[in-house]
Amino acid sequence: MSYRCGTIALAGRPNTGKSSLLNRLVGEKLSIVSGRAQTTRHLVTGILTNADCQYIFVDAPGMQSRHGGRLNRALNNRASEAAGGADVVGWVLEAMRLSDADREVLASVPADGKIVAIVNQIDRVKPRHKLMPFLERLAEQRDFAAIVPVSAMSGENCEVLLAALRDALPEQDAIYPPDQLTDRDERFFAAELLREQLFRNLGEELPYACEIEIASFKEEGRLRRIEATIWVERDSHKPIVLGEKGARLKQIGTAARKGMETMFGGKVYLGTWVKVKRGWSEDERMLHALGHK
Ligand SMILES: Nc1nc2c(ncn2[C@@H]2O[C@H](COP(=O)(O)OP(=O)(O)OP(=O)(O)O)[C@@H](O)[C@H]2O)c(=O)[nH]1
Ligand SMILES: [Mg+2]
Repeated sequence: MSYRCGTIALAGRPNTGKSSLLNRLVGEKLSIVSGRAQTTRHLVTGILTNADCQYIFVDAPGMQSRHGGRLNRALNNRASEAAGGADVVGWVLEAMRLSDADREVLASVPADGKIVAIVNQIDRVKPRHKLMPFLERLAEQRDFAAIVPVSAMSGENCEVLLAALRDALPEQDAIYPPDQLTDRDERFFAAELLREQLFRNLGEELPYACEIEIASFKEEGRLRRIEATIWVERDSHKPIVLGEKGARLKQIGTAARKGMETMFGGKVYLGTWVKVKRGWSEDERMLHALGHK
């Protein structure tokens, strides 16, 4: 059997489970997950190397048209770029839900692109046979390479998905060494793991007004010493992130540090500072510095 290898962009509206799916397929937690829309802001590559195929998954931000700011435009552009440059697009949907937002994402994929429709969250469909008419309705939307129902949460049917994706990938040798999991470095993941905790611990719109900058990252023997700045939009955001006597920030920092220690396999010292930069999400220079341009 000939070897296959290629990139698969996971595209979909926010919150369908793209990042959860990437983590499940690669078998490592690389991409951050939360119950909120637009958790993912950066392209995250996750590589799975099997005996007959190397899958290069690219997790992209969920495409949305609800907010029109600069940051959001940057996120949408990033998602479209990922889809445009991939060998296959995995269009990720939530089972039993096909909304205008889902259709818009599909419409943004070029007509000649190969698409696999990935129907996620089937663990929530009861009884299971309810899925059939939904899958039939999907089949009318495009000429898909395959339509595969899965659950990123339970892992159900993910083997079938991998087989379908392999069929859609080009025949070629592996691009990355077999033990490489991602193209991102520890500094990137440190920022992401801290941002994940902001999404999980702060209410309402506040996580969207936050961004992380790793001010310094040093390895001292087996210890990683990391200093992170949490940029917020307004003065009034600062006490909310800090909480009473700094309790909330402490909780956020501790959870993030534990995530880093698991991922990096060693002790981490994490220092966090909250700083105000009015309008960072509209500021070109700041967006550039934070990796959004
Ligand atoms: N029940 C169930 N929940 C899931 C499944 N996959 C993801 N979720 C949940 O759906 C929510 C969103 O998951 P994410 O993986 O962050 O979704 P996303 O598509 O990457 O979202 P954005 O990055 O915001 O576009 C989280 O609360 C997940 O735990 C699944 O298969 N079943
Ligand atoms: Mg995501």
